[in-house]
Amino acid sequence: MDLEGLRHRFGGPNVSFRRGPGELTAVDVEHEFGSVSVAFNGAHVLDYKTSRGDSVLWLSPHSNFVPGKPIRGGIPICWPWFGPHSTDPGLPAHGFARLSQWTLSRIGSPENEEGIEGVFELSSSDQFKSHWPHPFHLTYAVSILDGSLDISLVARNLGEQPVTLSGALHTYLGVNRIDQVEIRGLEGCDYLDQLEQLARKRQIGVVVFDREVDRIYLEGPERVQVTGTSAGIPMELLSRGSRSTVVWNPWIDKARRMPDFGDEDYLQMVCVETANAGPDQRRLRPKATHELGVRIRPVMD
Ligand code: TA6
Repeated sequence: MDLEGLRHRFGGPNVSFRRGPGELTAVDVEHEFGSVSVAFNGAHVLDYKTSRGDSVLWLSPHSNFVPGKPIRGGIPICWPWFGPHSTDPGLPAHGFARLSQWTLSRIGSPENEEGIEGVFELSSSDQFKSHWPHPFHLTYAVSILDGSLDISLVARNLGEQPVTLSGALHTYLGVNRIDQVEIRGLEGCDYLDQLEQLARKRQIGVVVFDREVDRIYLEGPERVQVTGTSAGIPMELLSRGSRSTVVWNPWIDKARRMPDFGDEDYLQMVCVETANAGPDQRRLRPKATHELGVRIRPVMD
């Protein structure tokens, strides 16, 4: 649907559509509870501001904004696999959901809470058959609620066979300085170190950063807290449908190797990802659904 069609169908005093950033179409939603921008490419949340106008997410100033290419920052949707494809290195890392053009199906009030939400959809089609021959339907709800952003990815298996999924809501949080950030709640959890061939280790104390960190925490809590955020207040992420949390900061050397990442940008971000990663894959029976969700909000207590 073109901009005119989108404006005609969904436009309103709090909802606007634009061509940009780059060649992408995006929707901006304003509400007393906050604001959010979502690109149709990947149903990619680009920006979320609290009701006070504090920006919560980090978006690379060097990102590609081209249909079919991943956006660096915000909240990429990793689906139907997390990381490299298990057998075919030629397939895109983190699956194809973040590379696909999603359809906006509604903007309105959430069912059970005050706020405003946009619902995006993606269905299996010939373009996916070559690397994912399983009929599926994805529904992605981005909700601005009182004091939080809620993200929900519901996958339905439309095929006759069970299917095994992995994935993540790959949230890039903005931080003031990564070497002053703490992630709390993962103390004592085992994790797989992606920098050491998935060696299994145990987290001692809060997670701090003085080097590249790329870890899949296992069986952690539903709630993790992050201090030192660019929002100026500690934030927490409450996960649903996930028993693994991925924590990543590329640090200096990897940042320099990434063209869509400034050399110093590692200082201003940390990824805390609500995931089905590592052993936390999900097997979906025919017609069954799985929800992977996260609620991002300032720490209240
Ligand atoms: O966040 C975990 C991770 O798998 C890291 O290994 C790093 O590759 C990151 O995702 C970003 O992946 P991308 O494909 O977006 O560059």
